[in-house]
Amino acid sequence: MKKKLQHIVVATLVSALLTSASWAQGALIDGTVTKVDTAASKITIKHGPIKKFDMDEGMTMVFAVKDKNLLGKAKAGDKIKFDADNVNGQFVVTTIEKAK
Ligand SMILES: [Cu+2]
Repeated sequence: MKKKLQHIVVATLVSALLTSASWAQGALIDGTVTKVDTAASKITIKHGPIKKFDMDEGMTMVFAVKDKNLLGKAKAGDKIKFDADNVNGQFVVTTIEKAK
């Protein structure tokens, strides 16, 4: 009996973890790449609202990239999901995924 309860607890934890993982993925920001500047290591993205940066409306803005290789993941016109950090007032893209 005790074992069965343990099993249920584990199953609940696993499903909670899976839910938070898909949640984290859902937290990526939707955007469309409008320009990739490899020389300057910048990417211009037209993005939707970004709550954590107090951007309540979508806008087009230039981001730096954490890793130059991220620039190879997208080209102008691509729809992406991305994440960014505010590093001393400069917005830096940390993740880029192609949106389906
Ligand atoms: Cu913005």
